[in-house]
Amino acid sequence: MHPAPRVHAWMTMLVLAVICVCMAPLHAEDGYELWLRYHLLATQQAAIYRSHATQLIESASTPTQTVTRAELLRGLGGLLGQAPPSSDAVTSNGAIIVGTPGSSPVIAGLHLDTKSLGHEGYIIRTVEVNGHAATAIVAHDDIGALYGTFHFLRLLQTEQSIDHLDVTQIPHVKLRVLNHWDNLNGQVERGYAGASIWDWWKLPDWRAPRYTDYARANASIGINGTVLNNVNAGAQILTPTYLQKVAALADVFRPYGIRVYLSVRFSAPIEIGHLKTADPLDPQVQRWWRDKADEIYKLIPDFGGFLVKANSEGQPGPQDYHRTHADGANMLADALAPHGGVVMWRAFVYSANGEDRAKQAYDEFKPLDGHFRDNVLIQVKNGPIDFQPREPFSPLFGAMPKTPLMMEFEITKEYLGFATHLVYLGPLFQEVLSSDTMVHGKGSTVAKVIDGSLDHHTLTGMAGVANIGTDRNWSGSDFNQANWYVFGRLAWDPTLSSRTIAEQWVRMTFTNNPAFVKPVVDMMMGSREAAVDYMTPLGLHHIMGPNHHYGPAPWDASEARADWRPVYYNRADHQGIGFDRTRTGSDAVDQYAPAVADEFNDITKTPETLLLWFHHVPWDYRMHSGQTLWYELVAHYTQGVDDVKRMRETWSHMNGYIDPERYQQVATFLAIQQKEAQWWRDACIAYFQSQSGLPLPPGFAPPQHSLKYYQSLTFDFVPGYSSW
Ligand code: GCW
Repeated sequence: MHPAPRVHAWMTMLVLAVICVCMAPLHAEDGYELWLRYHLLATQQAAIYRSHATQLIESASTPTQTVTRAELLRGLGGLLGQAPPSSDAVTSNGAIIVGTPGSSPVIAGLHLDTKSLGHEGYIIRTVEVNGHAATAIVAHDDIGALYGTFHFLRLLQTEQSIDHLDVTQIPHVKLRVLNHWDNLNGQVERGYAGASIWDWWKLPDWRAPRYTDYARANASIGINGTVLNNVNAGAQILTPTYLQKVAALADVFRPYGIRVYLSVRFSAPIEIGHLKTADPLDPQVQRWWRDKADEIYKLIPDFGGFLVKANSEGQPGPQDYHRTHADGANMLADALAPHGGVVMWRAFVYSANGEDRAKQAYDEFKPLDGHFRDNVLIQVKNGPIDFQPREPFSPLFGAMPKTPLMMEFEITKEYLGFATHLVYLGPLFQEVLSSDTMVHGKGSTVAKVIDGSLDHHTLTGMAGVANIGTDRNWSGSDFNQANWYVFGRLAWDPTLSSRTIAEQWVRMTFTNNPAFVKPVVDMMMGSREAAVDYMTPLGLHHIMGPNHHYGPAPWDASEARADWRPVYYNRADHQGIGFDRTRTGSDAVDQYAPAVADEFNDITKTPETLLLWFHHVPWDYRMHSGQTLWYELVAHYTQGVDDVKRMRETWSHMNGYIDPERYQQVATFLAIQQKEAQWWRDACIAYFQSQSGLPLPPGFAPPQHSLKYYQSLTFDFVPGYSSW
């Protein structure tokens, strides 16, 4: 048989394949690159920057220096179309000099005060060397130079002038940590971006390139720690097999200044140590933890420490042995102390003891102030209940002056629309951080508790529950990346403006075109208030569907425990709505400093945004607007839906400014958000109307369906939820 026809067909296929490859967009945007896109800048801008990037003077001998150099080459190469050549000496205008006085004689010759920068700080300054203008990115330690490099690249990405730079940055907070609620089976609790990115099965041998990109992204925003596993922890993570895997991840992250931490199960000495007890005062238990710490540090010399959820939602803890949280935390702290590790002990505790849930963490922890070891931080959720769309700040902030308190924010949107709703959390984080505890008079902000300045702590921290998974775009949607981003930036400096951060993120993630940047930043800034309005306006909270937390269920009373039922929180009845936490109610208000307590106790002084958090209010109560509470409630719900409609409208004008892939997904997700906002509004209005018995105020559309319909909806497979 003659082979010619076959060869011919094969050739044709090859040619077709080549044509297909050539015609496909070189770079389909899928969000994987996050805010580190480094795409070629506009011609004029790139030309200006190229004159500031004529030579690169750095050293690449340590692992951190090597990744710093790689990032610079990648960033400059992408943004400017060419990376500058490396050289040893400044011989022309436009050199970029990166490093530490110890690593570079050129930098040593600049005589900058790097000691005061500490371990992680940096300076970016326009300097003159040998009569030539140069940009120096200088730090005391390598990691500072890496942070400075990311900052410098950000200036280019956001098209800022780099002619006369004089930047000094030192992080305000020491431990800037992501908390992954990742289970070892790959499922992520409250995760809406696919499975866990940790491929435990293939570790420690296969170190997926994604781990390096994860480390790059985190380092670019100053995150320096990661807790790899869920706070609802299994004991297996502490077995030798898993510790090898953890060590492999620690190796990947180390050059980027990121330490690993683990969530530990308090009863691990029983489950994997085969002891009879996990009593923290038992010498054998103490020994077990000490040995375990020694074993970990042999594998991971810079291991960060333990995160613990104890005696909370069914987790074991010291109270199982009639010991206190301090006994438990201190026992672990003693095991870690010789190695420099810390314990991050969570204050998220409550039980069905009949006490207002909002009061319980304070009641439990405040008396323990002063009883914790120096290497213990208490990790406190931002609000007294649980990451609701809006809560007042937790009364623990400011109430434990002798103990370092860490902030815990939830980046993943468990209560704010999962993956699809566009809700930028910057304003939420900022609202909490700028809240005034008043404990030492005016200006005693939560930010000052967290950065240690209020009570003179040097061990400080901020944790964010990660929204990262195996989705190509990491976070389940493009806009959710902004929540990871803003968390890192605020952990570095809690006084930054969430608007500025949003703007930088938009420029890096999408485009610098002002016709896009301005409306999109405005849309982001309003998005959290919109969600509060269509979900839980005026201080309502915890009225979502039970367990899975998807959608509205203010009527729900099905949970076994009263404090898990939405009706417990909204208390809507014929007279009114809201939780009375005043002095004549649960008296949660008196957990705040007197000036704040007096404000929250007085219905006329409580901000209306928190009205129903602190007060049970009659439906006909007159609001600041002169309208009744019932009217305002319906108006807020309606406003929330209208805001989402406007967001869609705004986005529809953005078509063409960015790639079609991301444009289209955002547009579709906004449509989902509108549908679900309408559902929230209608279901809540239908239920509250069934309680108030009042007609809908004129001008407002009635719910699209009956209350019965909303109550009949069930959801079997909801992401992020498995029975725990
Ligand atoms: O918000 C609740 C979540 C749980 C979570 C818990 C916690 C990890 O619904 O899924 O468990 O908080 O923070 O411990």
